[in-house]
Amino acid sequence: MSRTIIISNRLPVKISEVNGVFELKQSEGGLATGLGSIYRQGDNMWIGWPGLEVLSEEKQAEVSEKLSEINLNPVFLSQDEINLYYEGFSNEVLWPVFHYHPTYAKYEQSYWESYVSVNHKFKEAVLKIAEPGDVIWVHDYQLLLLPGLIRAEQPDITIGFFQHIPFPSYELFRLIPWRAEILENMLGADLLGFHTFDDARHFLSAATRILPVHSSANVVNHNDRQIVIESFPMGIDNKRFEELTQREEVKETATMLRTTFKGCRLVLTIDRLDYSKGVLQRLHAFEMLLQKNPEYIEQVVLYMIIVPSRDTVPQYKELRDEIDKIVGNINSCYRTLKWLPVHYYYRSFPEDMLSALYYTADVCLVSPMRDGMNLVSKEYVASRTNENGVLILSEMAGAAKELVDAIIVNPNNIIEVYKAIIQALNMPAEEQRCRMKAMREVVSKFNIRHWVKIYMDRLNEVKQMQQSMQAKRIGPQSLTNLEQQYTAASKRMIFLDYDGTLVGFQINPEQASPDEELYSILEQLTSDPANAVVLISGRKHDTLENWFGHLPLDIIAEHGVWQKRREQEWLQIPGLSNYWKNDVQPVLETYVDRTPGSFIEEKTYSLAWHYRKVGEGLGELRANELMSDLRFITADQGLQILPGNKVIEIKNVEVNKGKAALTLLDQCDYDYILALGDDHTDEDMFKAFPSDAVTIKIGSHISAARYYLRDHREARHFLKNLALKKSYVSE
Ligand code: GDG
Repeated sequence: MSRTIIISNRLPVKISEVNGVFELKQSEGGLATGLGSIYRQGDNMWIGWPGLEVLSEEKQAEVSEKLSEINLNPVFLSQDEINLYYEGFSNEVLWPVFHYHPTYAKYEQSYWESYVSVNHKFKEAVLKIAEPGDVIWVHDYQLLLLPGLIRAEQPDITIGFFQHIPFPSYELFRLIPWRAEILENMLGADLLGFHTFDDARHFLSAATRILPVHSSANVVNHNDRQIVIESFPMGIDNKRFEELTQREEVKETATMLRTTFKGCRLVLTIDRLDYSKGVLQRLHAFEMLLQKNPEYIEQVVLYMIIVPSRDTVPQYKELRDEIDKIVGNINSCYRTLKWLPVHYYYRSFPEDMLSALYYTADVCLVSPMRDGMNLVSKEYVASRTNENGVLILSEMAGAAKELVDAIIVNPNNIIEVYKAIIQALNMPAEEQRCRMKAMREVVSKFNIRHWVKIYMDRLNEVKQMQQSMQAKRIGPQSLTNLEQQYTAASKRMIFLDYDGTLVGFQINPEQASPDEELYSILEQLTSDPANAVVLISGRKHDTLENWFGHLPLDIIAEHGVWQKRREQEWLQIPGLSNYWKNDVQPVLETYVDRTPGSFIEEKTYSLAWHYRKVGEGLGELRANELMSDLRFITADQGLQILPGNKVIEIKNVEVNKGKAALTLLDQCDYDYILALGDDHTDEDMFKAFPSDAVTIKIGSHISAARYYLRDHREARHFLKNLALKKSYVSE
């Protein structure tokens, strides 16, 4: 039985030592609840740091024993590791850069080294229990290297990764000195999940620009593995928040709050102390409200909870001092004998109090400068069982993508936030109900269990997709079968790609001309009357005419733009245009200017940028940049960008080897279809053919083809053998 192993920096448990005895209290946080159904089952496990500072070995054993009873498995950290890996690299490099505060980042080598070694420590803990068929789910930015480290030792294991904080744009991510190592290891996962599509998009752009990898839509091809990048907006346990509001203690606290703030509207904010939360800007907006609209004096209260966090780090301490100062200013300027404008608490509260606040507050103001998701906004919505109340939500929070019925604000625009508070305080009951109802539906449907389910289902699908994309190497047994099928057939069609399939890859495309051996193989194949041989290539038709015009072959050139049936004239697909070249050519030229060794090849209906002569690494980097630049131009012009072997080709979407090959197939009934090809463009052909066609990918086992061979030499050998079988057929 395969098992599921969850790994996060922190275990979902609070441990305290009371009179020398360790007491465990399981976390009720959303993630712990959602994953509870997984890690508590059978042999499944959750691995993480128990949150304790340094313990003696004896005490570690005691804690491990207790944790193992509830399927938790601890990784203990030393004080140095806590300082360098956790406070250091995680919170002073990754956190600020990923939250768009790059100036707060401290790129200390010692932080990085500790980050690497702690990720190794987690890997050891995983490998102690993980086996090849298991499913591993790694969580968050403290463990970005873990997927790659596990993959290196368990190549076939299933690994999911989910990042709870934003993934920044390439321009920010590239600032990190160890960016390539980070991405490389993240790509050890099979499925990379983020809260929003923008995060996923940023990851794809960073990965394809920094590493020599290609992506097609949201799939990255790396080391012969396909990795899917997708957004999975995390939900909450909405039922739990609804039920909390029905508890007696919560009802009593809510009544107490209403009595205390009688005649006042309550604006609630709840955050951890962090510069990404926009606390100062929010205070300024509230101050503006009191200053510009004095009619709200004694009418509205800002109830602000800040949960203490990292306040030994200078930036956090400064932020805390600044909050104290501004709150002090507002309160001293505007307070009256019976009213205090800002009720500020720098501590955390029990969940009953939190629930009562969510239930009572007329407005919940959530205005982070950047937030992966932000669960407070969803918890407020889930707690509004009366379907009233107004949510003001920053567009920079992941939640804004789902809670579109909130009043959405740019948290940097203080006037907009101030106006949003006025709008919220004056929103008619019917409008409140209408918006809240819609948001409650979203929060209810996309709850935490749904999130876990769709993530796990997708991870499973990705693994299956990877397996189905694994073409089989042709071994002695399959070779015999294929040859038998060949000899038994009486009407065969054989599609052969040229570069990379029949000839090796050459630095100069002109040098890859056919040699004697190849001519002899083609002559033998074509001399069998049962065979129709089609040369199908991206090359120009005049080149192919020069090389193969004298043979009894059909030729498809330029991926299908041109076709020539045996002993007939060349024909072009009708209705194609190439006006688009005026837009694309100048872009390619800038890349030729910037990339020594690269060149443009112009074909009738396509343009190709070749980088086979460009230094290793630079070519791939530029190719990725070029593809993202071209996306804007090609999207609305019906063009397709084809990354091939050291070439990026741009052509009309109607031009496609698969379509072109099918037009020939449709003209006759064949009982044996064989196709050999090596690159991306040949995949169209493999996919278009019936499932019993013998499709063979050259050079890679990741393909829609059924089989693969290592290189053009093996391909020639295979064809030579087939050609010999002809005498047997014709007899
Ligand atoms: C990361 C990402 C993403 C707050 N004050 C108290 C209290 N809380 C609870 C809330 C809520 C949680 O803390 C905070 O929610 P966040 O969404 O900010 O989550 P984090 O774990 O801090 O952050 C974030 C999240 O991961 C999930 O992927 O949304 O963007 O930064 O659940 O209720 N709980 C109690 N007392 C408090 O005073 N009991």
